[in-house]
Amino acid sequence: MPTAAISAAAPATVSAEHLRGYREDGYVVVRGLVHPARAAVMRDHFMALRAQGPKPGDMGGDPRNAADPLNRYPRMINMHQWDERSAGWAAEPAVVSAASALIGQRALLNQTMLYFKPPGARGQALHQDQQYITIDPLIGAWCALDRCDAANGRMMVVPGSYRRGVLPVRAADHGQSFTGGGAVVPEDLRETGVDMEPGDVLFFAGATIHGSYPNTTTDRFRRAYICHYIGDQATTFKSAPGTHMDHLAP
Ligand SMILES: O=C(O)CCC(=O)C(=O)O
Repeated sequence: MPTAAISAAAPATVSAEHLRGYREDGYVVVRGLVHPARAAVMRDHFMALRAQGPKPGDMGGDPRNAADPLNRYPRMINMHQWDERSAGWAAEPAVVSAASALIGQRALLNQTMLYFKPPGARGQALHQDQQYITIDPLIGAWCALDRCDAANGRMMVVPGSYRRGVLPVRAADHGQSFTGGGAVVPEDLRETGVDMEPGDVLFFAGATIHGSYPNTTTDRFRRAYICHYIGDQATTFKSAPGTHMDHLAP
């Protein structure tokens, strides 16, 4: 059963308090790690890319529902493979060094994603990234490009869930989630919302349960630039039956 490796050493971009929080809860927010002006540049850049039309790997719209806001604003993935600025931001020293310190290994980029989450968009059911990516250690670095709160579908996390290993998957409610699967959340654990400002970065372990609810506002996006990193000594693992999203019935 994989568990995230967590370092005890304190580097420049994360404090001993951040390390303690990550070790305890499996997630931590580093406030202002990316300058808010940079976050605004990133937001405008990705809006311009989105306006260019479809990109490889776009995901999230519902072709049967013309009113689905994600038809116009699907999630982008692996932009670093075709967009130089995305690649540069994924290599941002402050973020990479924080990720490295938190996992206790040199962080190597695994994937990039951009969630636009426009007004009225569905969220993503609570899940563990290791229910998709069977590599350990794995860490998400979720950089807010807008103010995120309960109304526009901030990130939700389940403190301590990473200690339970990779959990069983279940079908998700498609009315609430643009993805089809979620994690079975242990009954004794509770989810909590994370309010963030542009430039704040939420780091979470590969087995930390996280996700988000719909954006219920009529006028506020909730955009985020997300990098997933693996350790330079990471290993792949075989999912136990029923714990990978591919194990769900189609
Ligand atoms: O932004 C969200 O709502 C979900 C993001 C997520 O699941 C992830 O970054 O792994």
